[in-house]
Amino acid sequence: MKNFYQEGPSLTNTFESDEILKKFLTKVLPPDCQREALPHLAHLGQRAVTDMLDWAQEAEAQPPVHVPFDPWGRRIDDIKVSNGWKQLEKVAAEEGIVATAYERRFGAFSRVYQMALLYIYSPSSAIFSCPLAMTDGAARALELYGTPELKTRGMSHLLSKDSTSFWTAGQWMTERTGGSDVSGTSTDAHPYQGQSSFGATHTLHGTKWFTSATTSQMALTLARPAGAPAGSRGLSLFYLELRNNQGQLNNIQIHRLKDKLGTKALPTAELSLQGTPARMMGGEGEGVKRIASVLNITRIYNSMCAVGHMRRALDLAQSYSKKRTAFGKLLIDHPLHRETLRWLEEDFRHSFAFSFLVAHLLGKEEVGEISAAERTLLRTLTPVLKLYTAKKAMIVSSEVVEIFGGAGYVEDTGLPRLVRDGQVFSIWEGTTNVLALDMLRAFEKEQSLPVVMEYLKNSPAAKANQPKFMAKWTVFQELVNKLNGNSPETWESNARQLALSLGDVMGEAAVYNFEL
Ligand code: MFK
Ligand code: FAD
Repeated sequence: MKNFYQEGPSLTNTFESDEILKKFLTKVLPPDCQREALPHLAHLGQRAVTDMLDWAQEAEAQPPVHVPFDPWGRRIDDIKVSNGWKQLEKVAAEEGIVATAYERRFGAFSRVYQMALLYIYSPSSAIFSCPLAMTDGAARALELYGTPELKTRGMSHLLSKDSTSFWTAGQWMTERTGGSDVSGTSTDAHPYQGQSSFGATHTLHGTKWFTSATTSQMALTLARPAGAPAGSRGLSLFYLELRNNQGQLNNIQIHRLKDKLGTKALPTAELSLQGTPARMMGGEGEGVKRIASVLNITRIYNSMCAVGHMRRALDLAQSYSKKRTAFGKLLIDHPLHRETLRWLEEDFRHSFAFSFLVAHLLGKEEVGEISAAERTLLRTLTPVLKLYTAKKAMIVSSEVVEIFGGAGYVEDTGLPRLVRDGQVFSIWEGTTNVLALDMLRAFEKEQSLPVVMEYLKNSPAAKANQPKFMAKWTVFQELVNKLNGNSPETWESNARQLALSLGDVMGEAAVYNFEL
């Protein structure tokens, strides 16, 4: 075997090869939506393994570069991105990866259709899905809280399918004092006297410690108006545009780009606002509450992208298992290897079904077709979904890298990126602990635990006494019973275990619901 060379894994149209996605969509989408969505997804699935994949590789190989000064010493703070990154932005606009959700031609199913597009787009996007998440979140916040002029101005760009007028949005919350706890935010806002094209009301002054997609045209951020109280209740939400009509930054200085473990193609900067014009959105002091509508969208994006990430990892693993021989037979022919793949596929399937269940609830809310109980479920399950899928993505990424043996650890196979990028899902948009506490916040504020229990009790899986569901539901019920009557501190210290257990039950219930 002197001349042996291993064949690497290969991918084919990621829609056509995805039996679970096809089965789900043909079961759930109404016929008119299927007629449009299925060919569109097949087209995107082909791009995901051809032009998009090439651009994603280019974007990863040529990470963004910060150019602070022009050749003559003027401060410019340019961020140079690769052609690949620009092309992936163009694909996003033209394929309507965000816009499809807001067209609402298929009612609540528009969101399901759009999330399916995102799921196919994301794993070949070099994480361009991150700017898209924030773009979608900003569009929703504008829709809910923007003045009519701001809504028209912002949404016309954020939802454009013309790449020359398409904008992405940033979401600048994290400061050096904290990302989970934003109460220490020191960016302050002072009344603005000048004229601005978007009706600025304030100027902002302060430092933002993590700002992803810093090449975006607009951002939503938190700041404390002069005289407002300390803590998070003193924060307001602001809309700003990064550049003026001449293309210069609006009193924003970029300090540097972060040198990150993964998400290498995504520019993430530290920057300061030095009198940046901004417009308050929502009422004064309502900043955290208002930005929560962005967070709840980006958290569902995070979940869908984590699921897409798992699917890609598993597609590569499945392909390799049919090409690599060990101990005289292909990996796929070894019972223990097949079993390893089977349980990873289970993790994927639970995450997939749970994500689309929540996406459908989001769609219902957006078109005003949601019941009170479903709204409570959406609020409570969103953080659970995000933390659950993020953890599953890390397990699947790590196991898939191991499935490739040593090759999985070698950079030019592209496989280590699965682990590096897989790790981010649990950190940004709320860490596991913070989201588990958000679930408790929803339990308390919305009195949602009984609603969740009722939903599970009446779920088709419970009615059918489905053994896997019943086993997981029993674990969850036992945990709740153990905690009932205990102090808030005991609930808090068990929140993570409780949330992961609820994720397990929801995954099982959703798989059964959709017959996946
Ligand atoms: C690949 C795809 C996707 C990913 C794209 C990612 C790009 C990366 C971007 C980022 O990472 S952006 C930064 C993300 N940052 C976070 O996720 C912050 C994490 N921290 C939290 O979520 C904290 O829980 C929070 C900052 C919200 C805590 O703030 P507070 O002020 O201590 O909370 P408080 O006082 O409990 O809540 C204030 C109000 O907001 C309350 O309403 P009321 O005023 O009516 O009482 C809460 O009920 C409400 N609220 C909080 N979280 C909510 C919410 N409402 C709805 N949904 C929520 N999730
Ligand atoms: P901390 O809040 O200090 O958390 C540290 C640890 O403490 C975590 O494990 C956390 O779970 C735990 N913890 C905190 N509070 C509690 C509690 N009450 N109980 C139990 N445990 C707790 N932010 C933006 O605003 N905009 C961006 O565009 C952006 N882009 C990012 C891009 C990348 C690649 C990364 C990695 C981060 C980005 N962030 C962004 C920042 C991100 O949102 C924060 O890093 C994250 O919210 C955590 O905040 P922190 O880093 O301050 O950690």
